[in-house]
Amino acid sequence: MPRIVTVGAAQLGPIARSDTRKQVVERMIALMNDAAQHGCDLVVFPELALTTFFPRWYIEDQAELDQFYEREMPGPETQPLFDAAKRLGVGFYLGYAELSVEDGRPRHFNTSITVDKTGTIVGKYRKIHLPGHAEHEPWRQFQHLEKRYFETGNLEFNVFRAFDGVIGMAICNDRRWPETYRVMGLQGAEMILIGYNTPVHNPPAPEHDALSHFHNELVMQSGAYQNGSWVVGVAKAGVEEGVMQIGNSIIVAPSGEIVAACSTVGDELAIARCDLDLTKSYKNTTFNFAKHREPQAYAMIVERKGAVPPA
Ligand code: CDT
Repeated sequence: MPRIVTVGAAQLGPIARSDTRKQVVERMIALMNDAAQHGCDLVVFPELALTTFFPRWYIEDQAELDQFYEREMPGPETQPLFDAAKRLGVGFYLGYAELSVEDGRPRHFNTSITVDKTGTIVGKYRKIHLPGHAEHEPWRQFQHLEKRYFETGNLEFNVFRAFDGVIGMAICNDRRWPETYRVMGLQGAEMILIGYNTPVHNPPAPEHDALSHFHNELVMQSGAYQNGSWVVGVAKAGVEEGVMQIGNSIIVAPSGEIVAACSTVGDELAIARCDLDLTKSYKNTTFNFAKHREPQAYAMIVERKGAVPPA
């Protein structure tokens, strides 16, 4: 029996600062209904899907900032997503800002969860690669203060069994780092779910702007191929509070080929039937890690050469 997971890349268009959680959750449930009608088992929502991408502002008032974070999951405003999952038999990946109390102090993380078809949380991840900067940089047209507003995730890149396969999660900037995919690939990941918010304009390197779609596809296609895994990358897209964010949500096969893609920068579902057994063709041949990887050689080379600092 082939292990088919029908996946919906549930891209969201812009979310205004004034939009309520209720409004956003209604949009998300509309996408889940559509996904259910198309036979989806799983929908993937973006990073920080419940609010506008607030790291674009320097916010000094902690109470004002904390309004963007969820203190419980599910909470009263997000419970309808879990109810919809159970009612429709459609699981979901959700990115959100998390405020928890751990070690006796408030902790802020950029988090994702995966929920199965019974409405149960089966995986949780906290973003490890936090891009941007920690201090206010007024010269920028907009800020990217993830290093100020979040701690580095402390849950590692784990995989978990769900949807009859081995599933992993990452968040946005993580997708640009080969280590993200490789650490999960080494644990047998068959499908990696990634939500993102990516401005077209990168203030410190505007020469990259015209390449934003190319880079988006490049990293997820190579991550998929080099680890023999499906990769589902989903955007919060369009002009959000004056900042243009890429769409370009894609589902990538273990071959590295894009098999489904969103074509707008609004709320949109791109669907693919993903055969998890296709991963074997790569995991058992070219990327048979047990047979062909040379970790001792890599370690020796790094030890001999050391890390080269940037010029
Ligand atoms: N959200 C997120 O991680 N966005 C980054 C933007 C990088 S520019 C600071 C990304 O890698 O898409």
